[in-house]
Amino acid sequence: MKKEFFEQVPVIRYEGPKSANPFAFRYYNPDEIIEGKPMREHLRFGLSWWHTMTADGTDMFGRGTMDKSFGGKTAMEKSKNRACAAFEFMNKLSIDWFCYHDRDLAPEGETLAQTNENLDEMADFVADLQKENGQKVLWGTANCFNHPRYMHGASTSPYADVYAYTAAQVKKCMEVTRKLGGENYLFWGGREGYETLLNTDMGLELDHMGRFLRMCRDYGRKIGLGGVFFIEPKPKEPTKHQYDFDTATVFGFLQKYGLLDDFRVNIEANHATLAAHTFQHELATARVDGIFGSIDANQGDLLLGWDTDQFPTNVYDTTLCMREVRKAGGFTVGGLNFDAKARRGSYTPEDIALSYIAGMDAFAFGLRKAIEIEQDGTLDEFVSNRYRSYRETEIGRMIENGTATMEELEAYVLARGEVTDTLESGRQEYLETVLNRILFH
Ligand code: XUL
Ligand code: CO
Repeated sequence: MKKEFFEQVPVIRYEGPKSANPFAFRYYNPDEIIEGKPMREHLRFGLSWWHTMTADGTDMFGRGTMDKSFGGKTAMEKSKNRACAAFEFMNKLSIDWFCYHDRDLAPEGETLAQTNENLDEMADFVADLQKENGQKVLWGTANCFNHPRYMHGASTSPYADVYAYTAAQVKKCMEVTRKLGGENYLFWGGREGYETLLNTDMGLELDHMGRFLRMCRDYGRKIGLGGVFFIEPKPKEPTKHQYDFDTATVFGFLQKYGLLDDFRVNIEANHATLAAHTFQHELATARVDGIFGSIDANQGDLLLGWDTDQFPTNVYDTTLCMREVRKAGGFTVGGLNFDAKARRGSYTPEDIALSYIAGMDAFAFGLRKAIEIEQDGTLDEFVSNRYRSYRETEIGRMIENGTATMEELEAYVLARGEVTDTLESGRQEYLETVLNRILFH
C-alpha cells in the first residue's frame, strides 16, 4: 500500500455551481471541452513547490504553524516525502504542472558539490514520480536570494565571487530543469536591486545582470532547454527598488540587452498591485509588447503594502485576467502557477486543498466569463467603435497608415475648426454594469 499523505483530502471532482460540498469544484471541470480543448489545457494550473510543500507559516513575528515534514526525519527524507505528497495532491486536484526552486526540492549541503549531489538525488526521485503520475514542470528556478552570500544581490552583487557562485548555482538548476523535462526556465530577481544609491553603481549592476542572462540563455540552449526564459517583474521586496520593477521596465531591459527573442514575462498579480498597477494592466502591457509568457496566480491585500501571496478569489480579477490571456492567444507556453499560500492561521492539510479549490474555481469561473464577454460582444464593440474615426475618416486613415505630416494635420485643423464636437461619452459606469450583468446573471 502506498502511503497516503493527504488522508483528509478526497479526490476533488466537478459538481457544478450549485454544489455546497467544500471538497468539490463548482466551475473547474478539467475534462470539459471548451472551444475544442479540455479546460485543463486552457488553464494549465500549476502547484508551487515552495508554498505548498515546504513553507510552514513562519512569518516575521512567529514560527511555523504547519507541519511540512510529511513524516520525514532527516532533511532528505523530508524532501522525498514532500515529493510523494506533492504528486498525491496534484492527482487529487487534477493539477498537471508544478514549479520549483532548486532549494525547495533538496536541502543544501556543506559545500556546493554536496548540495548538487542532494539535488541530483532528488531530481532522479522526482523524475520517477513524473513518469508514474504524468505531471510536468512548467518552470524551474534557482533560489539566489535566501542564503547570506546573496545579501547584496546575486548577478548584481558588487562581489565577483558571488556573481560566479550565482552562475554555478543557476547552471546546475538549468541542468536539473532540463532533466525533469521543464517546459520553461524562470528568473525572479530575488535581491537584484538596491537599498540606497549611496553605495550602488546601478549602471554596472544592470550591465552585469544583462550579461548574466545572456550567458544563461546561451548555456540553456546549449544543453537543450528549448522553452522560454521568463523574467518575473516585481517592484520592491526584498530590496527597496527591484530592477525588474514591472513589465514595461523589463521590456526596456530586454530590448537594451538583446534578450527579446528568448525572454518573456511571468506576471504575478500581487507584484502588479505592489507596482501600483492592476493585474490586468501588466497583462495588457505584456500582450501589447509581445512578451506575455506565464502567470503567478495569487492576490494581494490592497490595504497591506507587501506581498501577501493569497490564493486568488476575486472574480473580477480572474475574469479580466483570462480576458487578457485570451487576447494574447491563450497559454501557449505558460500557465497559471499558484504562487500562493494558505494564511498562517489556515494551518491544516485540508486548508491547502480548500485554498487550491478556491483559486482554481475562481480562474475557471474567469475563463467561462471571459468567453461570455466575447460572445456578448458589447465591450469589444464599444472599444472598436470608439476608435472608428481612424478607419472611417480620411484624416484618420492618414494618421493610421503613418502618412500624415505635421503640415497636413495643421492645415486640416485650421480648415475644420474646434474638434470637441467629435467627442463621445466614455460610458465607464455603463460598461461596468455590462461586466456585472455578465458576471452575475
Ligand atoms: C517572490 C516570488 C517568487 C518567484 C519565484 O515574490 O514571486 O516566489 O515566483 O522565485
Ligand atoms: Co512569483
